[in-house]
Amino acid sequence: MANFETVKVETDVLIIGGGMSACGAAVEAAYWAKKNGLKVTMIDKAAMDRSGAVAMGLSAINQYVDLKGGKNTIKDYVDYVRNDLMGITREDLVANIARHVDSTVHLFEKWGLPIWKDEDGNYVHEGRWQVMINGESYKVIVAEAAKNAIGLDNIYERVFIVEPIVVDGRCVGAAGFSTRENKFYVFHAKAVYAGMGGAVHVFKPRSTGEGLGRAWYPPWNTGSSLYFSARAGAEQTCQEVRFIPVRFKDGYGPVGAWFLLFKSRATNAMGGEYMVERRDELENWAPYGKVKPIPANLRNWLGMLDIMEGKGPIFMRTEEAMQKIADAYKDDEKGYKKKKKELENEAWEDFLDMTISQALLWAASNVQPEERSSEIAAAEPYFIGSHSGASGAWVSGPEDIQNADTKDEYFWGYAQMSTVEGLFHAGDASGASSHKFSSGSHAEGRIAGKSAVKYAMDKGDAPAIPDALIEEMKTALLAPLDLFEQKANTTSDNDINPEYMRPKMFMFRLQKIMDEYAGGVSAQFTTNKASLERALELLEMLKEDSKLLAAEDLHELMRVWENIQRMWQAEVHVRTMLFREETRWPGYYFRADTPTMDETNWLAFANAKWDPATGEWEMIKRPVKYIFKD
Ligand code: SFD
Ligand code: AMP
Repeated sequence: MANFETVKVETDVLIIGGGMSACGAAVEAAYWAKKNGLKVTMIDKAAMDRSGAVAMGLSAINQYVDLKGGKNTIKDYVDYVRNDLMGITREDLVANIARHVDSTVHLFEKWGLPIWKDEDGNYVHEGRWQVMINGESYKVIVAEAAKNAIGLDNIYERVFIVEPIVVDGRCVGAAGFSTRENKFYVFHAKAVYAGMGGAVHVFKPRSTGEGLGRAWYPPWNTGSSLYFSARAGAEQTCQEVRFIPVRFKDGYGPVGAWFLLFKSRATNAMGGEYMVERRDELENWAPYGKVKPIPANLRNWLGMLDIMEGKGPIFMRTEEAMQKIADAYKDDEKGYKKKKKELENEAWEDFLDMTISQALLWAASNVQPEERSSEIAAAEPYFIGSHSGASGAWVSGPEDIQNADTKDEYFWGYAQMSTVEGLFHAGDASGASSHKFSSGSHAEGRIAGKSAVKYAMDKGDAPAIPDALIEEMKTALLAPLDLFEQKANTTSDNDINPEYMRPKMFMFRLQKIMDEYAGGVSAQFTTNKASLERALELLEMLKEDSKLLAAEDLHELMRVWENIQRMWQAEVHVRTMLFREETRWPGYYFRADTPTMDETNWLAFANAKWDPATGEWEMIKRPVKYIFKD
């Protein structure tokens, strides 16, 4: 540790993360900061051009409301999100994003993102809210705009942030380390934005052994947002609302384009269509079972029922869907051939734009989508507040969207500020505002960036960070390196040593606990009170043992902290599932001891708050109050 330099960086607005929401925050904060002579600084654990969930690119922009087009209103979008989340949503947050998201999409296009157009020059829609893009370079384009806005000198790439710094109840910075050089970093700021994505590999993945690491959600988002926010003392919400996407099996290719654009069916081993055969089951989840589109978790649930009855595998009927579209051109031989070629291109491009490995898997296993169907399956659970899950921090909404009923509950001074002064979140890091996706996350980041600048202007200088605190954090963050240095080479194999544990083994232990007791794939996404309590007990022991985590080098030091963050994500998830005594999202998790939905007692937010002073979690029930609902 002696050879670790401490680098202190002074700034006004600190943006942590370099993903979609952080890039939005950077663009907007830079604009307002320039006007007011403030400095904006940005940190990413990776290289912004290819960091976060959009690293590989995307094939669609999933939130475009098209308010100017006049077909949709803000209320329409809020209705869609509320229904999809079975009634549990912060309408103020969703509406705020919905009213700004179109301008974000137009900015993307201005910056060079190719959006598909029809003959009349209109965007080609995948579904009502989704537009198709040639998105292989999506992230590069969005990152470039953020870089241009704040300047390369103000960007720290390959710096991994771990701890929040809170002084006198205000978040005034962050601590972390370089993943390439022996440097410990302390950032000091007037306002802090933290958007480090969601979390994956908290649960045992379906891909193990030679496929380990392959997941739908990007492996480099490890719960840093939750850890940072919770450790600052910020209240969390919807941490039980994990997301389980149905994906093309093993390659995790997206299904949206197949269901919406190609209008494909999914059928089981017997040829039955669970969305048709199991329609009656939706009655049990009314009123949400009756809305259109059917909520994502209920679509999952119907398929899961087939699997539990031994009717799997489930197949996406690609060959049938492509043939059906081509059939419309049957009378014109040339047109028919052209259409077939076009459809093949689109099918492959959908994967090549965002999940290249699925295209490789197709190629490797001789799949031609126009000839044979492909297996789809429910993936392991992820934490992604920006998609169809909802986990994240409890943040203030905007003032002007509140009604008399919601104002005191959902607004506390600065849009997107957490319950900790000076700490802002958006994207996967903010909760109860699902279906923002890439575009909405960027838009929400812009809202947060502007708000953080306002906070910095209003509050002025942040209290200083005591030197003793800096030393304490440095010692704690680098301790795994010291442990390895002291204890390695005392056994014949450095992986096996009773004095320490390597992060990979620690991760396996965490994943096994979550898989078996907290409703992972092996437990068919089912859990109950006794299982959750057992999970907590085992997590407590894991936490004790986390002090024995050792790191051989900087890369492994990052792995140590990533897994500690995952462990925190796991704990808050288990606690919140335990707190909510009902089953509301059966296709995400099913509590077998409380198997039905309880609208009387649980049409409410399940929130959780960790107290930095006592180290205890407090569970809080907060009311769901609507603004737009009829
Ligand atoms: O089809 C640290 N998403 C999709 N959105 C769309 O609009 N269209 C799609 O086609 C999408 N598809 C999709 C999507 C997500 C994924 C995983 C797949 C496919 C496979 C959703 C969006 O991608 C998502 O909503 C946004 O990216 C969320 O933005 P944000 O900012 O919350 O997260 P991020 O972009 O992953 O960025 C996180 C950043 O944090 C950094 N980071 N930095 C410093 N210190 C640490 N400790 C850090 N930990 C993380 C990361 O490097 C990154 O820069 S489809 O399937 O729906
Ligand atoms: P996905 O590829 O599953 O991430 O989906 C992309 C977009 O399409 C998201 O906005 C989903 O909510 C939506 N979507 C996917 N499948 C369906 C479906 N069967 N019905 C309605 N919307 C869907």
